[in-house]
Amino acid sequence: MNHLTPDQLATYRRDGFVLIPGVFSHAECDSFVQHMMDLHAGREKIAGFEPRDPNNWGRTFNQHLYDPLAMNLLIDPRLRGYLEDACGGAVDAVQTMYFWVGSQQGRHQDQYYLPDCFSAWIAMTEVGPENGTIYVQPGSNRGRLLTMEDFRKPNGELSPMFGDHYNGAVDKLYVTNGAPEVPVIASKGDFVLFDGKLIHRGGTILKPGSFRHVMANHYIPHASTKWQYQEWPRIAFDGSRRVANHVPAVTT
Ligand SMILES: O=C(O)CCC(=O)C(=O)O
Repeated sequence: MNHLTPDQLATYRRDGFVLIPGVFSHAECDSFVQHMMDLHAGREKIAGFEPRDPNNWGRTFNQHLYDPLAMNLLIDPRLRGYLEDACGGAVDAVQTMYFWVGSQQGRHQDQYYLPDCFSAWIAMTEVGPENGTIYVQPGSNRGRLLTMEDFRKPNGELSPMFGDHYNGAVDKLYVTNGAPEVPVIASKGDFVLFDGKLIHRGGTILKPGSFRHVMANHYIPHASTKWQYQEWPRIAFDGSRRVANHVPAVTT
């Protein structure tokens, strides 16, 4: 099994992210990108994905639940040891998002949406500022986490999960933290292991029209009891599934 070196683990804990080079081959990445372009254009069809308008490059969400190739990437055995080292135990895979192009998403912390999560952000092409990489604030993983509770209204209701109220609050936290953000520069086949508390955003696409193929996989510790999405499966690296916090695993 692959493992983080002591230096990689120390970097991950200090900065909240670490780049692991060359885990996937160029041929594997090219083949996955082709698959995604073919799905997008309707040359390849799978139940669960509708071919898109040529201008619609919005991310996929939970593609692993309908696409076996995305599932393979989510629980690829080469990722397992790195993820287990990062969280100190067994891991459940919970979410995938595929980006054909940079998301240009506002600042956020993934654990706001998926408590206890951390991620493997896999570069399927060369990724940098030109094609809209992500910008991260090193060390923000050791600072405050904004949660849904921070946005509870005076009448007790929770605010909507998404919106400017949230991204604006993370912008303020970013300023309070006081450290500069840095762009993530990755080569085809690298992946970035990052902490779900790390403040990050999708950068402006400096070369409009450029592609930036990335699969973002999200995980939570197997031992986490914070998973509140009742019908959304937690998937172990052997492919077994369970829902919510029920133990033992239910295989489907
Ligand atoms: O790749 C991106 O542009 C955004 C990724 C992201 O924010 C995430 O995976 O949480």
